[in-house]
Amino acid sequence: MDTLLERLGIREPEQGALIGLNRLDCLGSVIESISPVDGKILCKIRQADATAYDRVVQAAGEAFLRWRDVPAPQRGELVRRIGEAFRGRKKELGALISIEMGKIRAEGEGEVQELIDMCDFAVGQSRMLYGLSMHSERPGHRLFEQYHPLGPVGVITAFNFPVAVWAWNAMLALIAGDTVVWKPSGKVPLCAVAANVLAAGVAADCGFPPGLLNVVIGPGEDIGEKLAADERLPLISATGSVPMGRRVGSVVVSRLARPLLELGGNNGVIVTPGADLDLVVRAVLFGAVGTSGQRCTTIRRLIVSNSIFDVLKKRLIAAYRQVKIGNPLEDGVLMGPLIDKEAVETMQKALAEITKSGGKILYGGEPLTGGLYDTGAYARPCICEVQSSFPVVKKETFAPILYMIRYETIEEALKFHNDVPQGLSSAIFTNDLRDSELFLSARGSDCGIANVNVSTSGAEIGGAFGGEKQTGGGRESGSDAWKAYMRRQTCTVNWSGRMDLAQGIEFGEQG
Ligand code: UN1
Repeated sequence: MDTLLERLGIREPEQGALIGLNRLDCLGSVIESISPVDGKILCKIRQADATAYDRVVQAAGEAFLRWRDVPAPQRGELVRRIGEAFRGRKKELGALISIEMGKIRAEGEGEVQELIDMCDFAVGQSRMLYGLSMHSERPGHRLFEQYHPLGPVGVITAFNFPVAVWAWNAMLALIAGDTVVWKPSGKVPLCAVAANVLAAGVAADCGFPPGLLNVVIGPGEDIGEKLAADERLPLISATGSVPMGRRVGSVVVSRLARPLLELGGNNGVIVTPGADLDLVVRAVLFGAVGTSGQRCTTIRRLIVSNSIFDVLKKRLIAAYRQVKIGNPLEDGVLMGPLIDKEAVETMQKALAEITKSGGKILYGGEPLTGGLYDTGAYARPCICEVQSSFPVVKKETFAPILYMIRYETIEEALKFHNDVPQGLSSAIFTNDLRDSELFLSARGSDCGIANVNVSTSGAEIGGAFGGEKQTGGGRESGSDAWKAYMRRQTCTVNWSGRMDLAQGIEFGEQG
């Protein structure tokens, strides 16, 4: 284990402030990175204090002044090399993600693949930072828009995707000409240090300034607040809970900077009478049990036609019984621990609320004990039958609880589906063209992501990722998400030799 940390460039104790590869000696309080797998302390981290924080943002600002002058395709070339470096470390970094966060090996490596895919995407995008050109209403005028680098950007990420969400932001920021100040979750600091050290190492080898990629580790109430309020950071991208996003968003908006928020989901899947239940069972297993129910895209609500409810219920319970829970690094294990004991306690509170409201626990839910399980972070995934109206169903409980809800008509299913405050991901399982088109229509799903016969989780990076309502409205990763990291400039060039005014206004005499 220690050799894995060493190979990934982790030092003991680790520092909570990095300018590229360079550690600053921090004076903040010490936290421990604890593996949820077996409760072992992996490493101590001295968190960033105010001075260290300040030096990091200062360095990011100075590096920006050089980085913005590097042509975008050359910036892309650095990102290409960063992607190559991660390709070479996929297994090791994937293992660290499993050990520090608890997701199974296939998902840990899958997350590194998501990071690599993001690098590849950003490389291509670096040659496609297109602005439009328009036809001017005035003779001899050229009207067009262009995109310029924005500045150093703050990136706040959650524990559940310790490196991929950083990559969504950081790789686009880099090709856009921005530098990055990354505040990872204090629950997975080692993944952040390892990823930053690897990427910043490539930047250093290419002769770029260390302040391109930076890390600050510290509590949200301190470092998160500082980032949100920092006038030097024109964009703050934040992934995490709705209360966190509300706080960060309001502080960022109050200084009229840009928030990019990707907050909670409460993702629903409608299953219609003719759906292929083999597909449904496989999708639900991955979508609701995968990552121990701790993706923002996790399937939380299964809205099922009454006509097939009992059949699907039986099949799901049978499938859940097969789920091997244990050490996420072992072959055959499908579910590791939750992030910590507190997460299991939160799950138990939600289950108590469900039964109090009159819901039924159909399978699982109990905390596990004995051996590895004694960390308190393991629980059996749970299936419940509930009413869509229960208050607990409107909340995102970050745990493997699947709510099954019955519906009679597709209109009722859609009503249930949209009747939650969050709006991230959604899906319908159907073989009925009309139901599928209705789901994708303006009257259908109100989420940022809407799928047909595909789980709500496990999105590819090529599309824009994000959601509506309390999910915060931000879009990250693919499509045109890069635009958030650049400033758009509309330009008019007059080569006519005359001073014509727009809207045909006459103002004084034309010379
Ligand atoms: C998250 O949980 O914050 O679509 C991100 C997915 C992953 C990303 C999830 N590609 O499930």
